[in-house]
Amino acid sequence: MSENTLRHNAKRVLRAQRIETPSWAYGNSGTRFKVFAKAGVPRTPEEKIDDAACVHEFTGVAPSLALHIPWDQVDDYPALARYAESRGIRLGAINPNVFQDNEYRLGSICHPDSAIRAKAVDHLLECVEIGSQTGSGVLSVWLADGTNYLGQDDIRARQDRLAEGLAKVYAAMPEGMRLLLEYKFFEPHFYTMDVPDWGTAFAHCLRLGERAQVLVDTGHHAPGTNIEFLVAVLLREQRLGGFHFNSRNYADDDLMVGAADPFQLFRILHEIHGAGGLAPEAGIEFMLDQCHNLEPSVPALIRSILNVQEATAKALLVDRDALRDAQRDGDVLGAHAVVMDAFSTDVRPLLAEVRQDQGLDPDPLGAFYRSGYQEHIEAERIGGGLGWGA
Ligand code: LRH
Ligand code: MN
Ligand code: MN
Repeated sequence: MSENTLRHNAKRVLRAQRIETPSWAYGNSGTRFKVFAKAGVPRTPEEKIDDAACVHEFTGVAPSLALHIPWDQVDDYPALARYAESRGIRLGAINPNVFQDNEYRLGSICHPDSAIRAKAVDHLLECVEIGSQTGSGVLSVWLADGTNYLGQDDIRARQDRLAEGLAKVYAAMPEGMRLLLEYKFFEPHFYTMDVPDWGTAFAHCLRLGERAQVLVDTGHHAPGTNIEFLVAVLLREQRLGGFHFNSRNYADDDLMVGAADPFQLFRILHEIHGAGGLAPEAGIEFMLDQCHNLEPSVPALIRSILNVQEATAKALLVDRDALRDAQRDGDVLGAHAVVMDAFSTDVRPLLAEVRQDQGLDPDPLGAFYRSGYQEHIEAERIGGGLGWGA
């Protein structure tokens, strides 16, 4: 394929790509040792929307904001959706929270006590309702359920409770809503997690139905896991619902996507592109799930989006005709070189062109710094709170 054709197609796909930012990334966050408060963080869901609108204004590809309930609880969700619309964005995935109440010490929908399970299911159903009111097509379910010790609970009984709880939620979802089931191999529990991996999530999604898909949080795997492989398998099964992008060096670090290992991000996007997953109609949700412990959130989220765009652009520049030929001919090194050539390309000029074509500043971070937005929120907002808190 000619370089011009590749570049032309890449630009078309990059113009259509959408990346969702998470409301909790805009607030303060930290570790269990210390939260260093930042200046200018949002005090309300509306101010998180303002920040997300700012990220969208400079990148042009981040027109939605994921909510976490009750961290973003309001009395009037349709009004919040209208507010988002007035700022040029919309409300995205609804993330229920069944991990912060005292009752959830032994789990939520897998809890041994049916009364606690019912409470957790009620909250999930409330989130389905919120999603209907906000026009969100995605319910992102992450369960902190698990056990710490051998014998603490029955693994299979917990799987049964999980299936039963999820089925109730799935049955309540309107036609246009999908349930994305997120997995995590450890934390907060250290012996078993009830949804520890993509295989368990996939098995539950298969039972639930077509609108249940797996959510891959890139920070939720054991070191050395080949994420692009499981992405490829889930894509093939049409059960890859989307991503929570972030970077990890050690555990669930929640650092900026593409910061620790841009090559891994490229490898993942190469598989997505190969399966046609970059087409908007494929419905793969590209969401960020990050915490900015040291750095200011708005420019960090802009940078994260640029990192996803750069990895995407490189994946789009892989000459797939040449790759297919080399693979067919058993040309191992040739095939590898085709992919590595794309990875080694500096795609920043291409992305600058894409932005200019859309009437955006070719340098979103520079434009953000020049805009004075950070100074404005630091002067205006006194007493902003935790991103991970109601
Ligand atoms: C869990 C998780 C999940 C939560 C978010 C705040 O570690 O990735 O997606 O909703 O963090
Ligand atoms: Mn996540
Ligand atoms: Mn996480």
